[in-house]
Amino acid sequence: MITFYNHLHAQHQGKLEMFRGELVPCFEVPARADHVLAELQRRQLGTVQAPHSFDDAVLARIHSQRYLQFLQSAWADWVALDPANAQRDALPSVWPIRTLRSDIVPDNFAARMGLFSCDAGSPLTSGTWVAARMGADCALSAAQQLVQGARVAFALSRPPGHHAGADFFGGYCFLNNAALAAQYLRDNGCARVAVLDIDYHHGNGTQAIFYDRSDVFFASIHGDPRTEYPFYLGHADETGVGSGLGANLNLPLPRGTGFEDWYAALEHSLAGIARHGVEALVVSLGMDTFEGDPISGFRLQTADYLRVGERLKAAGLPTVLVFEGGYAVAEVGVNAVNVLEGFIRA
Ligand code: SP5
Ligand code: ZN
Repeated sequence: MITFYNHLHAQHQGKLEMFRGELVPCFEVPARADHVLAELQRRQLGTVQAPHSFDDAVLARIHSQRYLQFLQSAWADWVALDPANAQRDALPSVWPIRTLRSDIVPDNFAARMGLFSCDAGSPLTSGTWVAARMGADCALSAAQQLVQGARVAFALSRPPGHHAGADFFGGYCFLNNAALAAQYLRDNGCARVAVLDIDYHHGNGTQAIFYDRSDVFFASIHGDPRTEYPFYLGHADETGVGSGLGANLNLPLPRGTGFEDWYAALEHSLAGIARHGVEALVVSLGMDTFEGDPISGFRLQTADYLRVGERLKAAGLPTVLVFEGGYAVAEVGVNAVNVLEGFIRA
């Protein structure tokens, strides 16, 4: 198995995120990916490589041009407001909610931040663009490995991607790595692909990107959005629209769900994927389903992740695994690599 590792990930290093009226230290930290890399190397599971470089046009298959332009120059625009901004991250504070216009891109930077974001928990930092850009290259490189005949490849990157939409960031995500991988597979010979999202949080960005399409089946197992982030998407009645009707499957579960019930949902989503007749699978591999996760509510244990990997392998599909969330920093490496080991050894 090849792992494509984003060696620029630590360039994205947020300081503070908004939580209950306070700025608190970011949960999404560079050490997360460092732990996964260290554990991969400790167990000697395959090879670790730098990603190939893909053209910006490949990003534009998923993301809007005006969003990509915003993201690329956002840090320079932020520092241009005030040189002292170089020492602080940028967070949005105003949004074009219903009745306000989103069609005009404002000149004001704060207004642009709000236009292209969905929360105040995702600081934009000096290295956000280069880190996210190389993260996309990791996901695309993993998809390319499948096109070239590999059965499995792993994109080890941060920031994560599944909350990012075609034209917004949020939920610690800037470019939707899993969606880019799925689209790359579609553009390179796979007639139908599936994205299976097993991060604790619903993959609202990925769902929205493919909601009206039947060529990319989206299935997600996640904390019930009535109580869990991202709150405004991820309900069971969201089944797709237009030609995408029937190609979206949400399995929200209550806080406190343990492995047995979670695994039944995994079986259910893989059955839906099998019925759809796909040629490849992209897994949004969030490790925040772990019982020790500081911001999540499921109760999976370290050994359970071996079984997750085994079950994913049993789906019998060429598979791209994309690293997403998981904030129990000391355990995230062992847990993620357990999925990989379960997959490889099965
Ligand atoms: C990729 C991913 O997993 N994104 C998750 C984004 C969650 N953002 C909301 C976090 C709310 C933090 N709650 C802090 C609880 C402290 N006890
Ligand atoms: Zn998550």
